[in-house]
Amino acid sequence: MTEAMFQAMAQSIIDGDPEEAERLARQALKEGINPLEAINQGYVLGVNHVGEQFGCGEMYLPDLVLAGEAMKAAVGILEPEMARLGVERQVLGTVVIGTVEGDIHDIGKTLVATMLSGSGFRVYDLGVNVPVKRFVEKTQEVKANVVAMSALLTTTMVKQKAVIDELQKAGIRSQVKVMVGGAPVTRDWAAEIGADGTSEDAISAVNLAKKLVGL
Ligand code: B1M
Repeated sequence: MTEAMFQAMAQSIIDGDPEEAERLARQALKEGINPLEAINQGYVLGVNHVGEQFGCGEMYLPDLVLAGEAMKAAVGILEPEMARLGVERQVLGTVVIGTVEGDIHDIGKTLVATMLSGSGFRVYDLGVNVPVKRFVEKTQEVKANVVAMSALLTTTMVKQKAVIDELQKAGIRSQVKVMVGGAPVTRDWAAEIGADGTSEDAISAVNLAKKLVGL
């Protein structure tokens, strides 16, 4: 019975169906299923499947966007209950993420944030058009391990470097890892501005973040 529920949870992510994902999360709580198990043995399998299919060209961007929304819907129901029950999810690290100043593209950034959160990172999403100093202040406030910056415009990519420079000025550059991403961002750009890494999509962003925190 529980196995069938886990399968249905994974399927709701593959189908990109937030209503179904949320309904199953509520049903799981009603039936006393551990919320952590629901995430790890149900929904995460769906997200992994979508990531793999996306990687080999069998699923497309809209599938990824919908999978992210469905995952967010399920985690939104389960996380408060986990906190209430005192179920501690292993926190892999703390990430401060945002789209850089001057840039309001948020779909990819939000996908990355959702996937990081669903994978066990504590994520502080600063939103879009985030001023350079705001990244630094939040990093200091929450003692983040990773600063993650998204930029979709060639004109705003330079702000990724500005944030790295500001982290340096604040004397905390050596204490945090910096990852950058977004359509125009390349490995060469990441190396040029002194970031610790870049990734092409939300799934590989999770792998990169894990690597950066030493997992
Ligand atoms: Co804009 N836009 N847009 N736009 N827009 C682009 C980026 C553009 C390439 C379109 C084009 O001309 N072909 C172009 C940029 C050209 C350039 O600089 N080289 C462009 C332009 C010019 C503009 C405006 C200037 C247009 C105008 O007003 N004249 C304007 C700028 C506004 C601003 O930001 N100041 C603008 C506005 C908009 C909308 C508001 C209409 C809308 C955004 C809506 C929203 O985000 N809520 C929009 C859209 C939708 C796009 C396109 C079509 C799609 C972007 C998107 O959401 N992709 C885009 C063309 C394109 O990219 N094909 C385009 C889906 C998303 C899932 O992918 O964001 O790449 P992406 O994220 C991926 C990866 O990049 C990676 O993982 C994600 C998931 O796989 N990733 C990371 C992203 N961040 C990461 C961070 C990481 C790691 C991985 O670590 C930190």
